[in-house]
Amino acid sequence: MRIETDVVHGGQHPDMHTGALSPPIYQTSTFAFRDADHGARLFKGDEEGYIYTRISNPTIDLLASKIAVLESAEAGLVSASGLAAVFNIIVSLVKSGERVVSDDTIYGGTYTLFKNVLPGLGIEVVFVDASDIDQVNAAIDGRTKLLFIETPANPTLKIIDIARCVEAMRSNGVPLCVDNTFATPYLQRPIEIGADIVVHSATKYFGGHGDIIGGVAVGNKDFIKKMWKIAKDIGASISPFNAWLILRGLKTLAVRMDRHCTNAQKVAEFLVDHDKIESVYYPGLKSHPGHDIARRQMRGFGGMIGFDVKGGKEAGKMVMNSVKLCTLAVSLGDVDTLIEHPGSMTHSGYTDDELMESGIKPGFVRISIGLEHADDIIDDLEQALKKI
Ligand code: LCS
Repeated sequence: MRIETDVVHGGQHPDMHTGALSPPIYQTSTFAFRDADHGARLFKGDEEGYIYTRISNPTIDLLASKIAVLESAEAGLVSASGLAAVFNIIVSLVKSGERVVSDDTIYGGTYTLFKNVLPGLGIEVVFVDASDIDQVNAAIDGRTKLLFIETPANPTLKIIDIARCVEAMRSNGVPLCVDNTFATPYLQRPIEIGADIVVHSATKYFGGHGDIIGGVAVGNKDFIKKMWKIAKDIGASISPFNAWLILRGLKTLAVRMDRHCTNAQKVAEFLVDHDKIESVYYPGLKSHPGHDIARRQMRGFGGMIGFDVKGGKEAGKMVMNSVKLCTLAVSLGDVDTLIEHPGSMTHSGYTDDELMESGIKPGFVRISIGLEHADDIIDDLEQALKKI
């Protein structure tokens, strides 16, 4: 089926027992065993069934299989947050003494996990600019167990050529994990290009309404099983209700993403022409350095935009403090337009030098374009820019 159909029907069917079309929320911690031997068989893995929601739960499993369908993956595992999903992937693949190679432009929370937490576990992380494949190849050594990229990247919208990374990893057998949060499978399906693992913050476009935190990883069955065995002991499981809200959000993913894309394109074109704007970062603009790659590997350019205002940080602050319709808040992928300053907010774990190396200038402002009328978002930005 086409993805517009899969977001509605993929992995789902009316409830076996009642016919309920909307899936039940199995809001339970535990599941009763028929008898002591049944419980023992479930624990031993000799029989399939539910034991305890941290281990597995029907509502959460349904979400995992739905996202696997959308990403053309064999299986999926849902976690309490996007960051928990990233951590679960890392500890499932990489041990003390081994290495992760990561692009240098990634969500700030992932960056501080890599920079501050993983080294304490004996895992070395080498940051490169993965849009330059020579840098990737130079960083991969015999101890490297994962290449991690985001494309489009948070917050600069840098585009990385997934096919080139796949090709480069083919010779050394290092798995490629793509954080597909900004694109969603509606716009980009890295596994179809050859990536091994895809990870998402489901908090964003999957939920779509800014009311939950969740994460998911998808990949082949063996990897997801291996990850599940570790993840259940780490314990960062999502609540069944949050999983259900993501299931509900996914039903409208296709129509929402279409609107996010057309709105963002209009806002980006408005900003590009504005005399108070120095530069605009949106892969849908021909001037974006990753535009041609994005056209090849994406179906649309997404709802995220970055821009530098002439006058740097103070001017950017003035815009953020002056918006009325847009909300000054982190997160993204909501129905509401959200504006923030990565350097002092989402990416404040980067040092000033690291921000510059990743192309995040002091005045860089990020907007997650929502589902309001594009002209109302533009009018709001226009009145805010007039305050400078
Ligand atoms: N990956 C990407 C690309 C993200 O943007 C985020 C969160 C995560 C992973 C982590 O997901 P979480 O644990 O929050 O579900 N990004 C955020 C942002 O840009 N603003 O606030 C959160």
